[in-house]
Amino acid sequence: RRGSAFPASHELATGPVKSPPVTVDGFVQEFLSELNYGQGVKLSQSTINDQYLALARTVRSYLMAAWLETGHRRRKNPTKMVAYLSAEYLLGRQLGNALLSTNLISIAEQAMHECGIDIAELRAQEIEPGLGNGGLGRLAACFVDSLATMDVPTIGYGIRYEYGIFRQSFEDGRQVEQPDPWLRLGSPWEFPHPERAVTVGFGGQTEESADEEGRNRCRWTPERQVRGVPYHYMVPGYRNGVVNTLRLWSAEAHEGFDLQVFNSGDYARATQAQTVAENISKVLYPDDSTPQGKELRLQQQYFFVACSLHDFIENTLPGDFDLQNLPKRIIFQLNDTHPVIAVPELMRLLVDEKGFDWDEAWAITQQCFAYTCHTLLPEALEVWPVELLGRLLPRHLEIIYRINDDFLAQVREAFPGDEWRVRRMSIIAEHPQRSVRMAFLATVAAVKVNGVAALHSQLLRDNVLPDFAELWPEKFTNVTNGITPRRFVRLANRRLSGLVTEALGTEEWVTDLDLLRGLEPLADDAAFREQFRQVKAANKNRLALVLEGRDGLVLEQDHLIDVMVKRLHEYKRQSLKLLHVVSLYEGVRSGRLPIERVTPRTVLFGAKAAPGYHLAKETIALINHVAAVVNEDPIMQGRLKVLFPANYNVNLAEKIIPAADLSEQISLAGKEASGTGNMKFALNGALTIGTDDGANVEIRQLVGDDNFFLFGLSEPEVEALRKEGYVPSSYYEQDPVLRATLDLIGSGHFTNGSRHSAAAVVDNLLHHDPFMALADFQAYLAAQDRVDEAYADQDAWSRMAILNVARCGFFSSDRSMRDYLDKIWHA
Ligand code: H2P
Repeated sequence: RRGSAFPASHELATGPVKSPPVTVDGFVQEFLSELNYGQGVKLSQSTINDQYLALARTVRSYLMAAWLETGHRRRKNPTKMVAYLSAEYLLGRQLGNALLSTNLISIAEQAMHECGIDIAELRAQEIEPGLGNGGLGRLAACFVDSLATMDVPTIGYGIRYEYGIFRQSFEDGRQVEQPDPWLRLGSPWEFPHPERAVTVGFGGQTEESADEEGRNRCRWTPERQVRGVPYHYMVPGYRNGVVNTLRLWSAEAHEGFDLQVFNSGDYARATQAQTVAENISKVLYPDDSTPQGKELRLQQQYFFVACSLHDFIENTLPGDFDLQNLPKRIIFQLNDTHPVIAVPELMRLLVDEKGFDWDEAWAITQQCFAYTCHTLLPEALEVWPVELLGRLLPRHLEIIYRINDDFLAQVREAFPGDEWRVRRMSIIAEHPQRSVRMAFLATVAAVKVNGVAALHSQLLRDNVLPDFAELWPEKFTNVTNGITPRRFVRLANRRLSGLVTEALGTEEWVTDLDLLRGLEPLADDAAFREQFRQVKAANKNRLALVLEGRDGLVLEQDHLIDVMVKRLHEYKRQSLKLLHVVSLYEGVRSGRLPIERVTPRTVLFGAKAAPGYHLAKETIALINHVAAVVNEDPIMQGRLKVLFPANYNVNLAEKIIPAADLSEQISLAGKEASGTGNMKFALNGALTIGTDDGANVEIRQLVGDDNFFLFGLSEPEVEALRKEGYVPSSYYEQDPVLRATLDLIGSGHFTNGSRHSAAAVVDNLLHHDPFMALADFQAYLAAQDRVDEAYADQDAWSRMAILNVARCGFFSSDRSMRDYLDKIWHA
């Protein structure tokens, strides 16, 4: 029963309203009540996990009224909503953010203290939901945070992977992957709704038959079905009484298990269907930059978008809704190509199930989607073999064919006689095997297509989708990425936040990041610079404690902290960073570089490599081997350290970024779509050494050339060099420093005398080097010399760092959301 059948007087519980302000005593009572009656333990018997769960539930209850209220308000006054469709959400820990958004941090701290509990220990108990690989998934998490803070009606849709991104450890320096059972101790942040499960079909056949009006209709009879159970997560806005919903789908067997077979003793066969179904949401694919071509991945994609579309149309819209008006009520934002199968799914729903004519349905569909591209690497653009797609989703393949036919007719009309163009633009590729180009399908269907930084959007138009940009120039737009200042400044860097608030006389900057501009004059204030340095020093100290406890690593707190944290990928060029490290070490060993000229520096790496990405894993091993030798060699007199804590994740990022002096953003120009780590570092007062790539370009424009260490080839130079014929070994031959550096690695010096162990990385650089690390080596070293010089003058350095903070307010994800709203969603 739903709706008005219940007495209005009993709509909400009376009694103390569950919203701050609340007293410490009140909070203690709530907490104890959760512990006693929720967990069923007394304080003295409780484990840390009991306490963590009770605290989480206590905080959560303060968000509940706002959640109910937000939902109620949205239903009463329906407007156009944003549905963010993303296969990944890299959320990070929830407790801290919930405390922040409810303004309960200090109350909770005092309350725990009164109970004799160290709240830090409880926070540490939380396992973060690592439901993403890197930037793409973290971006989705930042976006939903901003949308809640800006009170935009939003639903985030995704997959509740039972296992998130793998846990990384090192054995002999080599990456070992372990599953990530993040749900093992229970997740207090999720609300399962099995009663709202959705059925999703796979396989089977299609057939045509006439409907009552004699029109031909297609019927899809799937071969098997899976249940999608939604789990709801709160997405709290920052102290604004808004809580949006993130709805993640978990796959279950449609019909439990086969009792007859079970009773006959064949347990494996009895539960087979269940296993197959549950596998769909079992584990996140640990790579977002190379298409998997795996059937299970396509199943995941279809599973979550089919559940989401069904959920929106059948459960979120009112029962009598006229789907003709769908575009007035929803925009589905496609986060990369992973959810693009939603396009034919919506067509199927409208045509096959709701009885729309094809053209009507297509007119609706074309207004309901927008597509964000996150890459420039051609190999990362998803394609699905026709054979596979047709087997798994036969009806969808038919629909894609028809969309393509209509589209190509349009191309022929616009460019008569240009069959070569028609072939280039076809959604169906013929070589090397017949397959569906998901980025093309998305582009054809979308109202808008956007890249994620100015340069990326331009290259997307010019190089990746030029034919489409020519046909539909107005479809293409840019929205530069952003990051949430709540998590990545206010929460992660409490000290800097305090200083900024004190300096600006307001905390409004947390939701209006442009206010940071007000810090600019303080860059010239010696006392402020001193305070700024104290913040950095304290953050280094905190990081030292974390690394010591977590990894047994010692951080030299008086060093320049030089950080490169991101997924391990050739184009991001961790190997170039490694060459820099080895060049310093080799320089000192060979006498070329006097030790006193080496700025005391710790190079901190954090990176996971996709398990099947051989070269990336070899690079990790080599970094670890270099670290082991360099860190121990007395010749360096402790002036150069390389640290590589395993299992880099959101939580560690929150500790590392505020402690960094130097941010490494050194991808080959034209390869990194945007980067978002670059923004986090700049906003936490690190200076960037970087190429003219992705959002680095915009960071540099904003902070000014004097406050940014630019180096390397520009994108047009990269293209020119490639055309000319790039020969990496010529750099090796001409540059004695590069030669000595590569020779030292190649000699086996870092790998116990084994040349073989270093060969994969060295040979690749010398003979292939597709991302031109050798071409940029010299310029990179020169830029690092400029870094050393600048760092020697601490006052000047602090001035630059403060200006970075002051001028990077643009990179708030609130601004990104405003851009999406203005340029794309009009919600
Ligand atoms: C990707 C791009 C980044 C971009 C991010 C978000 C796929 O992230 O490569 O350049 O900033 O999406 O748009 P990542 O490499 O971190 O996995």
